[in-house]
Amino acid sequence: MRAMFPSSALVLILITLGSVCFAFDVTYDNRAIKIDGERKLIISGSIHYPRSTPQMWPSLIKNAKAGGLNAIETYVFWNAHEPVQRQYDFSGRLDLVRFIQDIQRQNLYAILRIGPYVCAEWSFGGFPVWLKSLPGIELRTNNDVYKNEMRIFTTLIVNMLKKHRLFASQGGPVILAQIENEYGNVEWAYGDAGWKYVEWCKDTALGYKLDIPWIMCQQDNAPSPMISACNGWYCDQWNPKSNSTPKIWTENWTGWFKDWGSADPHRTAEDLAFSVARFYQLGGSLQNYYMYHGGTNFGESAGGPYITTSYDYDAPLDEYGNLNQPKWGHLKELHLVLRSMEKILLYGDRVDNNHDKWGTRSVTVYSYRGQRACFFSNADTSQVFTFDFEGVTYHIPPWTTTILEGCYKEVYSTSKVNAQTSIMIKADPEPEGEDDYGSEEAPPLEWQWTTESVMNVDHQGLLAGTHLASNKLLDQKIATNGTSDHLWVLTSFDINMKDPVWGKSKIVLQVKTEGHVLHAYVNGFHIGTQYGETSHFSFVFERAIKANFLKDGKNYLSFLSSTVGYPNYGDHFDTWNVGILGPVKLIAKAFGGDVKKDISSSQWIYKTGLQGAQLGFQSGNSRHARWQVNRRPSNKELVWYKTTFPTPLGTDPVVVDLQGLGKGAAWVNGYHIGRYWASVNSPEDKCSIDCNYAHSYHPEDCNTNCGKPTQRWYHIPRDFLRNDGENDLVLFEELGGTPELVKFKTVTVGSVCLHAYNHQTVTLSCQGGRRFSDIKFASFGLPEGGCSHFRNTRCHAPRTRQIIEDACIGQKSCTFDVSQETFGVLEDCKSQDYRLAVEAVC
Ligand SMILES: *[C@@H]1O[C@H](CO)[C@@H](O)[C@H](O)[C@H]1NC(C)=O
Ligand SMILES: CC(=O)N[C@H]1CO[C@H](CO)[C@@H](O)[C@@H]1O
Repeated sequence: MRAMFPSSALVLILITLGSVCFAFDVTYDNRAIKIDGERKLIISGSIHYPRSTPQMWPSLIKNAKAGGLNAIETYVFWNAHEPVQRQYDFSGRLDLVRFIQDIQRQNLYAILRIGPYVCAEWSFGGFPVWLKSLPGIELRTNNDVYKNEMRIFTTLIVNMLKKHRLFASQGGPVILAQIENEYGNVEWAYGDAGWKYVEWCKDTALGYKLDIPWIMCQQDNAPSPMISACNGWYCDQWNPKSNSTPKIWTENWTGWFKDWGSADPHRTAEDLAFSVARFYQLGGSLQNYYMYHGGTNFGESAGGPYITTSYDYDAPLDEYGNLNQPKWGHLKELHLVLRSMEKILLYGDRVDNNHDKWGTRSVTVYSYRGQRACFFSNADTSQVFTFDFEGVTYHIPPWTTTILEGCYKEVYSTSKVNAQTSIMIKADPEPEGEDDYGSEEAPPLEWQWTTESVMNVDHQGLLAGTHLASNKLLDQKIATNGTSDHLWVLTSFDINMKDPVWGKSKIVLQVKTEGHVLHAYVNGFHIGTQYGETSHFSFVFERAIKANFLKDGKNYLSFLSSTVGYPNYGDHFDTWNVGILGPVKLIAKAFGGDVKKDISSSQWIYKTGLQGAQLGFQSGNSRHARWQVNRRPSNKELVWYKTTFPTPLGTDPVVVDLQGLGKGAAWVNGYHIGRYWASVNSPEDKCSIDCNYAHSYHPEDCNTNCGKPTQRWYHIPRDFLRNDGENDLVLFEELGGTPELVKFKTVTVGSVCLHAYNHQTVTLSCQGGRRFSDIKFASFGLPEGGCSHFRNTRCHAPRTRQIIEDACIGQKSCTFDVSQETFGVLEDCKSQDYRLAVEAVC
């Protein structure tokens, strides 16, 4: 326990800044983070500013606050801010200061995880790829070249925030900062140098004299005064090694991310609430939802490799910023209960009474100055926990924590979800200037197209731009510096067609690549395309070259090698190679054995990026593009497509359906909305219809969307759209597909279901100005079944439906008490555990 911020210094700062704003004094003890000397219960959620847009930030933060959070956490994304060494970008989605100020405006705390290694499923874990080109560099270890770059960047961030007085010691919202990230998981792989690096991180951080505590998550041996923190699905059993630091949970995974080729993971509201309630039961004082809003991996920011553009994460706010119900609402109730008990939990005495050796079934009593709070918890996966407490018999269902005010009044149960379930739909948008066109189809889109030119070593476009020559094959990171997914790898070879081996036999091109996608051309003719998978990026490409593609003498060999995100996790992940590293061979399949010609050490020419991108095709109005209307190709690789569309009315989020296309990249009005890969499906058999939450979560537990495109819908934030006039959508199609099925939709609540317990006050809500139009089901009593298959039992209040209709039809939202007073007295009931079930259409 130590004060990080002597009060004399506080006074000094206030005087020197001459500022009217109040500085907060942030310290900690073994129980909690303390603000102005008071222990604080902190419930935080991760929102990564570049995964949404400045227009979205205020409403994301507002919905987080309404969801009961009192802090927002973000990483800082080095490679987004410094894409080229010493050229910085803090504009638009990268305006970190504005994001933190938005948090401040809504009176929330901020937690700043600078890293600058961040993992985060972000390309290269946030490291600029150009770091790899600095001579002598080794990342994440005690290496001077690396430490120098890291220090320059972290110093820049710290100074920028200081300048805007965003640290708590200056009156700002930032109460905690983090350096490095999850290094404890990999430190062993860096030996002695790893430990020296951790010490250096500490010294660097403390050198900034921010007068706020620093954390190092997943770093059990974090050197004092750095606070170690836990990351995981559950952190209730985790305790800090140091007895002077509080129990902090920096990453509580609310769901999981998705790879191209996998199904949609879900983590239930019940399980997530259970993990959080147990964490606070067992002495936790700060926890952060990773993610509270996952958002979108715009541009080429997704990592992996092979992580999708959607980073929805099944978070409480969905990819587009909508409430993900019932998760958002169920957690909100928990947060309000926990925060109402803040003093008792953080200042009280805690007594745990375990009913078995492992504490699977446990009763925790907190008491403080005559006030009490209890947690009854059952981590058994199948048995009900039945016990007597102060003369009352309790039955706690499996995988449930129940919280009792004053230890007698149940105020929350993690397995009783009272919040509405929202069934989201993709609705037809109403275009500007037209009246409601009802069920009529939107007019078909008009498409234009042009092709990407296939480079060769003598191509004019190549010679006009910058390129790189090498007589050995290069790692793609080194050749591109991470500035584009696409790299042309070019050479030429001579063949003497008069030589019987080369003239008469079947000639095969064989290429070993470390991934991720390879397109091969000989003399401009397409020979084939191949890609790797999440678990094995590298592959050997082998295709026959048709005899008439070859010429006597000089032949051009062109590869377009594409990356689908750089790796972001693992010890030394930065040293994994990518791209064509060879060997590259021509093999003549002749009688009497194969004759091989290894051309790996020819003269190679490297050209980063697409020709079309260099000419500005993605902005839609490039004068250099020869857009054509007729004879639109379908299923041809390397084609650019372009169309225009009106801005949908209203406020609901906008998405584009890219069904029918293969793989590529999409831009709206020049904004890169991300990679798409609509032709890759999720596995047929990884989904489960009934999702049982009563066990330790695993990302494969509750999958949906099997056998369908991994990602069919792509988010177009409204700040990318024009207020008046048409918008451009440009696609670069890499594999081949057709744009015929492309459609624009808005995402909104289609219908809602409710299954609430007696004595609750509940609200049903539509979204985006829509109103309730129909009540499909309503029963107060003992209804059975679930959403879309509710049914009455004999225990049913007959007027329920009428009452709900009167309250809700024509309304955007409606609120009522679930009780006999509202719906009428019940007869014919075996139990008094009354519930209200409703299914309503927006
Ligand atoms: C990549 O960036 C580094 C650092 O700025 C620079 O030294 C190197 O020349 C760049 N490489 C290429 C291929 O542009
Ligand atoms: C240990 C580990 O894999 N940590 C990662 C867990 O997941 C989050 C995001 O999904 C990453 O940011 C962590 O680094």
